[in-house]
Amino acid sequence: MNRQWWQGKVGYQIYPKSYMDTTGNGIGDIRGIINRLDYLERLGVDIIWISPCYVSPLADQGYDIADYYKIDPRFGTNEDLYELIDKAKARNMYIVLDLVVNHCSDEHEWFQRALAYLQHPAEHPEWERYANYFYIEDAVEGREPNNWRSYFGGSVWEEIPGTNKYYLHLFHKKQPDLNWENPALREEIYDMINWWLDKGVAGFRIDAIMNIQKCDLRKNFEADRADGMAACTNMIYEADGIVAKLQGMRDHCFKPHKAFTVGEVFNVTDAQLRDIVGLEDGCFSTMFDFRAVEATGSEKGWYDVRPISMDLYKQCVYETQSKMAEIGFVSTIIENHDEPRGVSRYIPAADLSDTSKKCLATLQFMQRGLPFIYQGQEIGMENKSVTSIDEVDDISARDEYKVALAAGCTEAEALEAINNYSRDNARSPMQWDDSENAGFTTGIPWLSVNPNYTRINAAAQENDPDSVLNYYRQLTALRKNPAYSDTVVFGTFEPYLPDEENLMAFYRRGEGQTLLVLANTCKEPQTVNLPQEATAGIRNILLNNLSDLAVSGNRIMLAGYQAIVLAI
Ligand code: TEU
Repeated sequence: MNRQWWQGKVGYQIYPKSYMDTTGNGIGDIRGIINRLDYLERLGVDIIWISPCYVSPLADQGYDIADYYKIDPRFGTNEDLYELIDKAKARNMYIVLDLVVNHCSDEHEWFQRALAYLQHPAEHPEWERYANYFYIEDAVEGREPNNWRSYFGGSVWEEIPGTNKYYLHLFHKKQPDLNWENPALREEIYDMINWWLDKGVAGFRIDAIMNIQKCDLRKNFEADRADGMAACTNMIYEADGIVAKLQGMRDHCFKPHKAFTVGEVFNVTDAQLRDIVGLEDGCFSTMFDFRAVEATGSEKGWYDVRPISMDLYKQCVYETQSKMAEIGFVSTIIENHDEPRGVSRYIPAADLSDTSKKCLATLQFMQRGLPFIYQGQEIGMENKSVTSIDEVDDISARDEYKVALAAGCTEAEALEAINNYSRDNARSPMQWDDSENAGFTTGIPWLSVNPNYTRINAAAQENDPDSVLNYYRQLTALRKNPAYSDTVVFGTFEPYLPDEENLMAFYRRGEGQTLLVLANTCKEPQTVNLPQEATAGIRNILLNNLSDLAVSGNRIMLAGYQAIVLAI
C-alpha cells in the first residue's frame, strides 16, 4: 500500500468551547489554542482537529453553522485562526477543521431565504433557489411525510408555519438538512471547502457524512418504539448513491489540495469501505473506528446500553483491524465530544487508576492506525456526573432522559443513563491546573468544571515522570522513534492468545522487527507465556506502565492492568 504523509502522525481533537478561555467570557477561544501550542508540541501532537468554531447559534454547540466562512466572535476572529494556522505550520503541525455539510443552522441566510420564499413567494421569487437547497415536502394527509425519528428525538420533519409544507432535519430542528441532490448546493459546498483549503487548513474531519444521501422521503419504516416512529438510520442503509457524492467532494476539493480527511462514518457496510477509505482510491484519507461504540448501542435508547467489557473491546478492535488490514488505515479513539470519557467507559469504576488509564492508552496507541487524543484524555480526565437533569446542556442527553422515563425507567435510572452516556461528560472544561475553574477561565464556565480538577490537572502532571500525561508523551515518542516507528505505524496487526480472558495481546510485525503488546485488562495479576518465537528472550522493553516487570524463563507475571510493549 502506498504510504501517506499523515500516517505516522498523532492527532488531537480540540472542542474549542471547553479548551482554554482567554477573554473571561466562560467560552474557550482560538487564542487559547494558540497559547497551548507549546503544550501540544510537547505532547507530540501533529494534527489538530478543531470542532466547529464558525458563526452559530450553538443550539448543537457549533454543529449548527450559520456562516461557514466566519469564526464566531465568541471564539475569536478569522485572523486568529489564520494566525493559529501559521503558528502551527511553523512547528510542523496541521490544523484540521470540522466540515459539517449534512445540515446548516436554521439561522443560516440560505434557510432564512428559503423560509421567506416558501411563506411569501411573491416578495422574493429569486429566493426559490434557496428553497431548493433544502428538503421541503408537502404534508401527506395532513401529517409529516414519513415516520422517521430524528437523532435528537421527535420527527425529522418540522412544519413551516403558514404553509402546508415541512422541512427535513435528521438532527435538531435548528439543523435543516442540505439537499445534496441539487448541483447548485454541491457547488456552494465545494467553493467553501476550497476556500478554507486555500487559507492553509490541512483538511477536515467530516461530520455525520453518511447522512447526506437520502432515500425516498416518502418511505416509512417499521416502528421501533412506542412513539410509532423508526430510527432515521434506516434511511442510510436504504439510500443509494453516497459514494458518487463523496467522490465529487474528493475530486473537486480534497484531491487537488492533497487534503487530509477523516470521516465520521457510521452505518457503513463492509462493501462500501474500500470506496470510502481505501488507501489507493478512497474518498477520505481515513475514518474513525467506532466499532466499540456500535457494539453496545441499543435501538431503545441510552437506558438500554450495556456497559462494555474489556474483552468485548478487544473483539471490536480485532474485527476492525482484520477488516481494514487490506483496505486502509483507521483513526483510533477511546472518546470524543459525543462519547463518555474512555477511561470511564472501558474501565470499571472500582478499577480506575493511573495504571489502568495507561493500559487503555497503550492499547489505543499500539494498534495499526492514526491515534487521535481527545482533549483531556492525555491527563486521564473522567466522566462528570450530575444530580439533576437541569444541570445537563447536551440536547441529545436531554432527549434520552425523556426516552428513558417514557420507557418506564425511574428518575434515578434515567439519570444513571445520562451520567453514563451524556455528551457533557467529555465537554466539561479542560483541567489545566488546580486554580479556580481548573485554570480554564477567569469567568463563569459555560459548563461546570469536574470537581476532581484539584486532583486531575495538567499542571500537576507536567513534571511527574509517572503521570498519565508523561505516559502519553512516551507513547507519542515511541510512535516517532526512528528505530521503531516503521513497525508501530505500518506493521501488521496480529492477535496473540486471542481467546484468553482479561488479556489483550497482539504482535505488530514490521520488516525484520516484531513488537509484542501484552496487557492485563483486569485488576488481578496474571501470568502470560511468551510465544515460541520469543524463546531467545526479550530484546527490549519499550514501554511499561509500571516500574517493574516480573519475568521468569518464558513466563511474564503481569500485575493488574499492567501493559507492556516488547521487542522480541
Ligand atoms: O455526530 C453525528 C451523530 O450524532 C450520528 O452520527 C450518531 O452519533 C451515530 O449515527 C450513532 O449511531 C456529529 C457530531 O459529532 C455531533 O456532535 C453533532 O451533534 C452531530 O453530528 C450533528 O452535527
